[in-house]
Amino acid sequence: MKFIHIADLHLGVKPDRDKPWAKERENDNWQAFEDVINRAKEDQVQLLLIAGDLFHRQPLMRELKEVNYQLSRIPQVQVVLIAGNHDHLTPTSSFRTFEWGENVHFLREEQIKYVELEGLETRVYGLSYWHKEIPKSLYRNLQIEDHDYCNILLAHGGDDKHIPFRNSDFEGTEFDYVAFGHIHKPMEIIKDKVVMAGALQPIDCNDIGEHGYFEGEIVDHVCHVKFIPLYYCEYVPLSLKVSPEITQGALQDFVKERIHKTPPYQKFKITLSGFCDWEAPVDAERLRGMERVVQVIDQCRADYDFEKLKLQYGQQILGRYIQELETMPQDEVTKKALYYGVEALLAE
Ligand SMILES: [Mn+2]
Repeated sequence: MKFIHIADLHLGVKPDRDKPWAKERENDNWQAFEDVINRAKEDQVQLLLIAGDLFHRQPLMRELKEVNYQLSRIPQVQVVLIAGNHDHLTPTSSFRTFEWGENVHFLREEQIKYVELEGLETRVYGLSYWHKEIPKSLYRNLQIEDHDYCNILLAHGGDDKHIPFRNSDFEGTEFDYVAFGHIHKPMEIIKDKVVMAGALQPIDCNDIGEHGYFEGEIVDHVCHVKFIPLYYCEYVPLSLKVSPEITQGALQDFVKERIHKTPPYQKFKITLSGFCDWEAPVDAERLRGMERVVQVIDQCRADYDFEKLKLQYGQQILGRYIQELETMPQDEVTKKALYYGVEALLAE
């Protein structure tokens, strides 16, 4: 049986709101979802697993209808889904009562239940979030009813507030496959067996690296999966070490050139470190405004000229502070005290 496993689409999310490409980003997850549907059709997969947080918040009726429409394009594929913490089922949510197409199975109970998929000899176990948080380890020691079936667990969680688990909870698991969602980074927790799909596309710029989905096949209780990346957006960290000699223009040209060499779907998170000229520090704001720069974290330290400052501030507190520290043993502690003290006094 061939299957596709996706999670954390967060449909309805608006990433990079203050950036010129915000509108595009809003569409990325919908586009990626359509790609998955097309791929399911082309590869004739029999099962599509959606491991929670399909929506970023309570879905609107038109969003539910759109998803249902997309799923109706693959009537021969059985689809199983659960609600995660972001789209958890509230008493009034339309998600709870929505009527899905025939090929869609929603495990909407708060307790673990399974759905049996006709013609596939497969049972998919899972539960939906009814609350924003579930701090209990509900996936530990689950019992499988009938081992003759192909048994799959569809799950969502992995941090302290969202059904925590340890990797060891799944060592020797009787499930043929465990399809996880929630943590946005894709990873095989146990190779070919317990898999965190990761967000289909990054949700914000903290979701660095590749994103996509897992495609797999289970034959006689043995599973193999492979990761398929999708390239609508990828956030890439870029560390730059500056020195006092580098000018703003040179730095910007370097960044521009560097970004130019990369594929257009990549957006950059820049971290500045090193020492900059204290009289003309790096203008991080101007870097922030550059094309395809999503974030700039400025960790530059000012390269103070203490002799010059001492003369300039003579009898003022700053000048006296530097003189005072010069009389102390010149060890690391004094150096740090000098640096932080000057930084604080200059900021006043
Ligand atoms: Mn989640």
